[in-house]
Amino acid sequence: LASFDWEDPFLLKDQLDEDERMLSEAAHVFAQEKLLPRVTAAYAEERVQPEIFAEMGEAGLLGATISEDLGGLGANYVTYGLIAREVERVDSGYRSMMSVQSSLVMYPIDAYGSDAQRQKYLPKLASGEWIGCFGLTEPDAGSDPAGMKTRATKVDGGYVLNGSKMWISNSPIADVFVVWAKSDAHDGKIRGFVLEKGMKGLSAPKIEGKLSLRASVTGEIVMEGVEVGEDALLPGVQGLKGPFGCLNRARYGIGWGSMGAAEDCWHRARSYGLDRKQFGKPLAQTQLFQKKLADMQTEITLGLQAALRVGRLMDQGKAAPEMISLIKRNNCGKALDIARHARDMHGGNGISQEFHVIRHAANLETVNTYEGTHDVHALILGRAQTGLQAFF
Ligand code: TGC
Ligand code: FAD
Repeated sequence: LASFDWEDPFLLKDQLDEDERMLSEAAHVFAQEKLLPRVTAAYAEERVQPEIFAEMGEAGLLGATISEDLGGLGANYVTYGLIAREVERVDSGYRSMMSVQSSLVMYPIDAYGSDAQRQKYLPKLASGEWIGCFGLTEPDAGSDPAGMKTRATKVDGGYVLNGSKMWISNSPIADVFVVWAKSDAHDGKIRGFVLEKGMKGLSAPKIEGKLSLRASVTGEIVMEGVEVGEDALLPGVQGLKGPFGCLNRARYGIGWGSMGAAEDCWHRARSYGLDRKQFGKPLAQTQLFQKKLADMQTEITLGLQAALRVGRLMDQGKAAPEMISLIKRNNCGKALDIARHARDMHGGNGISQEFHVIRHAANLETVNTYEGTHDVHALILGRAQTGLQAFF
């Protein structure tokens, strides 16, 4: 009879090759040794630790899919997903820091940038010496980024940017800003620009008072007549498919990452239920507790298997954006549900930072919203199967 591994029911590990297993294990050790010991205080104090970027860079976790000559690992997308899972097992905010840098800043520079832009930015972003952010969302354009107001106006030798971006991960500590704007020189089409800290008219105030994702800093990007040269324009793309090409990668990573957070909640709930006795027996010996554990195990196993499938298709160049919507939406929704149950299964202790589950639950509220809300991904999937768009 084949044996059953309760932690890895479908033997996911056996479906990985040697490099993938090794890099996943290295990310696990890094996250558990370097990130876990600091997360409780960082979260409580809402304190971002920019030095984490350099540590992640040294561990090879930034821009893993970028080629080695530009500072990456030349790894595949399955590996990128495994890294996201291990980092988010500790905290969604740390995964956010990693995935914005990798998928939303390094990817567009690599895919749409000039050689000079690649050489200038990618090695320093890969090492974590420079921190990047990605500005798409605006105060009046969230789910509907086509409604953005930020404008790039053509002037001699370059452009002037005006507008503001809202809810931007990493922006208050960023050195490099990938910003999307409608450009009058390109028929009002959306173009990408790479801005740098210190440019006149550019500021990035922190958004205060977040009760979710507190270990990752979020801010605005304010552009008041920011003058840039021609060399700031990303030459290789125009239209919404520019930012969406980046989002495909980040959303895919969230499909894995959210499962990492869910696994942490599941394992913690199981351990707690084995230790904690009520009515003369461990909580884990009650039917309701076991049903919840079985539901968690089932959803996580299916979610990870789906993420792996989409990762393999990405690596073969066969992943449609709708596949990514499916795993981003389902895995985030399931992870949030699992975190809420794990919180409940810890009783009163579940609200204490010491037990970690309420932090995951609060974080996953953000993860369920950013990179396209749960409902927006439903509309993407609904459109794909009916041919009818229901956004407006
Ligand atoms: P629609 O008409 O559907 O498409 C416009 C153009 O874009 C192309 N496109 C895509 N290309 C590549 N990949 C995708 N996934 C694409 N989706 C669309 C499309 O082919 C078309 O191209 P073209 O050449 O024909 O012009 O656009 P729409 O305006 O109707 O869009 C609707 C909708 C809802 C699908 C879309 O706007 C959407 O996904 N909204 C959600 C917004 C969002 O995800 N924002 C994320 C901001 S970044 C973020 O949250 C980072 S948090 C990261 C962290 O901290 O970890
Ligand atoms: P809205 O679009 O106003 O949506 C509000 C509600 O209405 C949601 O429930 C939504 O599902 C629903 N809704 C919207 N349209 C429809 C419709 N047509 N039909 C039915 N329901 C609809 N953005 C960046 O560009 N870069 C970043 O780095 C970044 N980091 C973030 C970090 C954090 C902590 C957070 C919270 C957000 C971040 N975002 C970032 C922004 C994020 O992508 C947006 O918050 C998200 O896309 C939703 O936009 P919104 O907040 O404007 O909500």
